[in-house]
Amino acid sequence: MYAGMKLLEGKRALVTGVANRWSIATGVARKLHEHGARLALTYQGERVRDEVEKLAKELDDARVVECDVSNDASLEAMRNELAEHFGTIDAVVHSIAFANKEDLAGKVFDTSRSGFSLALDVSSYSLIALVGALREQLNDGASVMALTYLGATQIVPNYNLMGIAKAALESCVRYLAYDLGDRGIRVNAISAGPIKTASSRQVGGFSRILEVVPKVAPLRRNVTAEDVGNAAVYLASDLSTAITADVHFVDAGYHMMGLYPPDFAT
Ligand code: NAD
Ligand code: IMJ
Repeated sequence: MYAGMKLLEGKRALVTGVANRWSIATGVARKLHEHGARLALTYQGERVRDEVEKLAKELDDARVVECDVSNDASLEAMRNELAEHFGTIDAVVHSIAFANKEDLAGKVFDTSRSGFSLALDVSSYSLIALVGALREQLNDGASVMALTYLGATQIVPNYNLMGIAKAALESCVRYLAYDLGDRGIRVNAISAGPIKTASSRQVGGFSRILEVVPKVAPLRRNVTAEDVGNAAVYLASDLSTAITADVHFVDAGYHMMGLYPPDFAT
C-alpha cells in the first residue's frame, strides 16, 4: 500500500498497450493505481488476454477491454464498453507502437509504402483515433499522454521508420493539445529512455544501448517503467494543470548531452 500522498484519488484512467509485465504501460498502470486511480486496461489481441487479465486482478480488478487501434470497429466497441461499464475518463495513456521488423534496420530509403502506412497508422494516427473515439467521455481537465522516444527528433541508428512515426506522434500531441485545450484537457508526450520490453529486446544491439546510457546520461543510470510511471502520475494529476503540448523526457538527462564524456570509450 502506498504510504505517501495519493494524487489520483477519485480519478479514472485508461491505459493502453499492456502486453505483459515488462510493458511500460504496466509500470504506468501500477503507479496510477498506487495513487488511487481506478483503471481500465486495453490490450491488442487474444494472445495477451490472459496475461492482462492477471495483471488487472493485481490492480483492484481493473476493467479489461480489447482494442486494436488499427480497427475503427474495435475502437468503437471499446468506447461503448467503457461508456457502459467504466464511466467518464480523467486520464488516457497511449503506449502503442508497431513497425515491421524489416523497417527497423537497414536503410530508410528501402521502406515500402505499405510498411510506412502500417507504422504511422498504429503508432501515430492511433492517438488521434483514440482521442476521437473517447472525446465525449473525457472529463474537462483530463490528461492524455503518449509514449515517445528520442529517435523522433534525433538520428538513432536503426530506429528508422519508428523515428518518423514518433515525429508524427509528437506533432499529433501538439495539435490535439490545441483542439482540446478549451476544455482544459491536456495532451503531452513522455519521451522515455531505453527500457527492456518485448518491443525493444529483439532490437539488434539493444543490450549495448543499455550499457551506453549509464556512461553518458547525467544521472548515470538507465530508467525503468516505474520512473515513467511516476512522471505519468504527475501528468495525470492536478499538479500539472498548466502543462500541455509538451514532450517530457524521462531519460536520466541523456537527451541533453552534446558530447559523450571524454572517458566514454573506456
Ligand atoms: P510493449 O511491446 O510492451 O508495448 C507495445 C504495445 O503496443 C503492446 O502492448 C502491443 O500490444 C501494442 N500494440 C501494437 N499494435 C497494436 C494495435 N494495432 N492495437 C493496439 N495495441 C497495439 O513495449 P513498450 O516498450 O512498453 O512500448 C510501449 C510504448 O513505449 C511504445 O509507444 C514505444 O514506442 C514506447 N517507448 C518504448 C521505449 C523502450 O525502450 N522500450 C522507449 C521509449 C518509448
Ligand atoms: C527500436 C528499434 C531500433 C532502435 C531502438 C528501438 N531503440 C529503442 C527502441 C534504440 C530504445 C525501442 N523503442 C523506443 C520503440 O519504440 C520500439 C518500437 C517497435 C519495436 C518493434 C520490435 C518488433 C517488431 N516491431 C516493432 N515495432 C515497433 O516486429
